[in-house]
Amino acid sequence: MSSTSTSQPPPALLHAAALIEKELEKRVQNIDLPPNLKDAAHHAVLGGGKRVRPALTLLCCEAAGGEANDALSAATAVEFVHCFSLVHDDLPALDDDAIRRGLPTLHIKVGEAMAVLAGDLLLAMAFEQIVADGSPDARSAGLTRLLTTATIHTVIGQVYDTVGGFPEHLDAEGQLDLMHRNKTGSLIQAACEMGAVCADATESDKKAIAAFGRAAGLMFQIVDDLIDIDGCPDLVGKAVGKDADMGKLTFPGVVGDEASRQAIETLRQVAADALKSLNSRGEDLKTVTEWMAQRTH
Ligand code: GRG
Repeated sequence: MSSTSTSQPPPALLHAAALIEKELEKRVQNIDLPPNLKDAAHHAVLGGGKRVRPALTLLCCEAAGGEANDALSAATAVEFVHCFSLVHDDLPALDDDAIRRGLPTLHIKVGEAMAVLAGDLLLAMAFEQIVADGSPDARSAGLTRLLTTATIHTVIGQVYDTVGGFPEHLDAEGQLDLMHRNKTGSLIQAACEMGAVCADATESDKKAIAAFGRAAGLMFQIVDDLIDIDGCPDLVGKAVGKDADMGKLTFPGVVGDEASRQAIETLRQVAADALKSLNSRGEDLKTVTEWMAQRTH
């Protein structure tokens, strides 16, 4: 990957992201909050972002036979959880980052206390979104279960990343796989599975989409590890090179750049294979996966 190469997201992703953007704006605009908290939520949610996870929710819903609108609320909930995780991840006690999405991180802009509280708010807004959208109870329960489990796994992954505590029998590669699948993979997989739930997908489509999301989720983080090595900070919208500086466990750090690229290619193929049973319904997801595998920011 070269820091000068660019990779434009495919139209299907851009279209889904535009739908999400509007919905996020509406949600943040319409919630009744003190102005300072609303400004903080606005900065955390609406300050850029590729919207990959919620776009996957919409595209997986469509791939399973539903319509994007059926999954808009669930997708928004996924992005709220993601934005919350970024706000807390950037805090001094965790990754201590000053720039995110090309803007000051929330605690730099509004102070640590407000950043912690705005993060808490976004997590509650995510679940409120699912319960309040008027879906049948069984669907809401399924979505809540998926998003709760993914949130727990994200926290577990972040604990491994920040504090440690890996099972003793794991070597470095095992630790890496466990950490990445939890920290990043779990929310991406859940985003995909939630799309299938919103489409009332068949069991076979649900299984295919879960397998797709599992491979795409791990792949996303390995690509992220490589971007941290040779990404361009202006494009990435945050500092790069921090993983190595902080002695973080990363794919390139443990297995090297070449093996990391090979792992990305293997996972891209696993994801593509998982989509085969969806036939032409999986085409947009396949294109998005190809972009995810070679993105530079
Ligand atoms: C309760 C969900 C939750 C989290 C608390 C702080 C924390 C525990 C977890 C941090 C998880 C984290 C930030 C993982 C990194 C994942 C990642 C690759 C983020 C960047 O995602 P992009 O590239 O970012 O999709 P944009 O800005 O485009 O949305």
